[in-house]
Amino acid sequence: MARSPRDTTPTRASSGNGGELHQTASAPEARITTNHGVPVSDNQNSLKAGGRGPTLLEDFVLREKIQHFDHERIPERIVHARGSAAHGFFELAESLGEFTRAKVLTEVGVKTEVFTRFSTVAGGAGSVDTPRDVRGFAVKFYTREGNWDLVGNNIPVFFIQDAIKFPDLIHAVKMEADRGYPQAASAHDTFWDFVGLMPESTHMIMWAMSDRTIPRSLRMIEGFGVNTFRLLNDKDEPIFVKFHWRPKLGTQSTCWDEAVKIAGADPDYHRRDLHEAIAKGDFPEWQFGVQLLSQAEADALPFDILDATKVIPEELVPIRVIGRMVLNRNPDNFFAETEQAAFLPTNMPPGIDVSEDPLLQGRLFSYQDTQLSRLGTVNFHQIPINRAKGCPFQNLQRDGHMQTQVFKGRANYEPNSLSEAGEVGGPREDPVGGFRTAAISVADHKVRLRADSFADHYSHARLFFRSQSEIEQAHLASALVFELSKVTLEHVRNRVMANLVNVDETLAQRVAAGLGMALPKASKPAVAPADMEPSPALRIVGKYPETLKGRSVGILVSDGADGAMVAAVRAAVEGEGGTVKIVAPKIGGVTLKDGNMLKADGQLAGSPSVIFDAVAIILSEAGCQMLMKEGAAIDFAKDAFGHLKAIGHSAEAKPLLDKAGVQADDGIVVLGKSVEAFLAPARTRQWVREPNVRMLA
Ligand code: HDD
Repeated sequence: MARSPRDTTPTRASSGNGGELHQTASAPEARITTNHGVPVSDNQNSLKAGGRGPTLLEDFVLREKIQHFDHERIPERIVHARGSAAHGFFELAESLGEFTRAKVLTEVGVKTEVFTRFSTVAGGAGSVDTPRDVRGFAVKFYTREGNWDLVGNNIPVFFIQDAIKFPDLIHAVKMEADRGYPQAASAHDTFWDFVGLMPESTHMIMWAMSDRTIPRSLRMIEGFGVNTFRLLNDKDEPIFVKFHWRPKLGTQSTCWDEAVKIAGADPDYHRRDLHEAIAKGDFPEWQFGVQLLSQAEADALPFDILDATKVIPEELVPIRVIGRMVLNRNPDNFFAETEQAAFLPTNMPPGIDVSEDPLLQGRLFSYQDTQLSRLGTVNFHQIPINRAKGCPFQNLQRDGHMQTQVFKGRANYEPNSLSEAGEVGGPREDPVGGFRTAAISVADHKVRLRADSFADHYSHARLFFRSQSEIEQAHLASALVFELSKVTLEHVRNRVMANLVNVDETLAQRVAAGLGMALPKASKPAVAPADMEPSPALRIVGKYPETLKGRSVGILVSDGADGAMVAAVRAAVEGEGGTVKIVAPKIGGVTLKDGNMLKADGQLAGSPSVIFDAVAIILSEAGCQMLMKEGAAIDFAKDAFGHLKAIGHSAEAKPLLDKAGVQADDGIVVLGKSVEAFLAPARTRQWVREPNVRMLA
């Protein structure tokens, strides 16, 4: 019912579409209330002095709603701000009972709930998913003995050796302080300035410039605890441990040009991929493994395992796979869960302990502390996502902002004898089942220095580079050329290059040639690099399983396309666990040769081939003629070819492929009666094509 602008009678509940009055009362469970439970009669209009008059300060409904909205955002994480997460479980297959008393690592077959958050490091919360960057891999295990947070990355080493350099590292990599750019990118002066001056970062730089930092999917990244930890058994005997996650789908990456284009095509590429896979029941899974080594074994290694810039090659200390993690439930609410999740390396159940790694030691302070500014209260552990779920949590800490627990009785101190008077006395320490620290001897002088055993900055960088396949070496060299070409300060570039010579002279030469600069003399290393036995386990190309499982195939169709061919591709891909998306010039779809309609999942301009792992281009002759005038169709084929993807096509689509510069190779398949020949190349990337499509360093 329309109201006169001058009508000042109070409004009853009115719908949003035109102010129609309905005067039936809502059930209490269905009605909007204020935050304090007062039912709201009108959620469309603020309280005014007359229909056209000023809004009244008295309107507490309006004020409360706007005020809450004004404060909806909390400070984003200073690092790892951009993240995506999922719920799932960890299941132990082999007990480590000999080495630890942590139930989560000894109770075979028990499923422990987990919440896992993946992230980029440098970009803000609203940045894109596919920059060249390390990925965070943080797992919260809700164990029966308290939460265990394994806060790792997809790379097993780190940029710095001592936590005191962390703020400098992060300041250097984030957008530059005066200009506020670049966002989510390491290709700029300040980052490489820091790197050049901190040779200890060189090993991590090798990993960061490898394809691991442009992952295809969060379901296809490895995870590492990075720091060395300890396990303690029933007798409190310690053993060193490194933690590993290995994706069931293998470690897979994009091409750099592809990652850049995905950033425009779908900034949420990884978040969407994770969410959609879980929603359709295609649950991502990782093996969980440990490397265990005694003090004597650690002492025998030619490097210090307390130095987080060093990797323990699997060939030296094998990874023992002892369990798996499956992520099988999307969060219900991004803010409440993914954003408010607080991971703390200090969260460890009895039987797991830290080492003296000086990077880890600093982390033990930082994470608890940062939650106070991010989540605003010492009671952040009471937020549902952070709450210990596998067991009760109780102590005598009280009050504080946002306290949600209502404690009863007087026992907020200990020792107390209140139970002797029949009152509740509260919880007590448990010397047997409680957390105990490894009784490590640490008597020494107080000093600020770096141990000599941390001084070798190049042997592991060299090991990494020399262990890579030819393709991966070329990608790494090209990534360095790209990054350093964005450095505007010549002396910065020179210093990095001088360090690179110590890693491998051929690598440095390739990068220098790619930059068009003379190769500087090697910088003077603190310790001359030593050659280690190459570790093929550090490669990723050629190691992932060739399967359509987890992969997505885009089929570009036109009016008049052969529906039987589309159906055959779909059946074959879906039959092997892959996903098919139909792409058409119009979102309404196309009319197939047999007159049937085929709905599109995506419109061509918004669904470029970069978002698929392989493509089929099934066009009619007329459809092909039409699409040869469409830049997006030409790019569809051109990019799929350039990004080393399989292209299956109808014979009629050939002119489009020719126009896009697609040349015949094993990955270009004419789809006939059978689509079989398309499947093998669609299961992987056509690495052999790469030299034909781009110049690598
Ligand atoms: Fe860190 C967040 C991983 C060193 C200080 N870190 C954070 C996250 C991950 C890592 C995955 C995101 C957790 C989430 O999803 O909420 N950080 C690492 C790894 C490191 C590392 C693998 C090296 C072994 N970090 C490191 C150091 C410091 C920090 C040396 C400080 C001394 N990290 C933080 C932080 C963050 C964080 C500032 C930001 C948000 C948060 O903690 O909760 O405290």
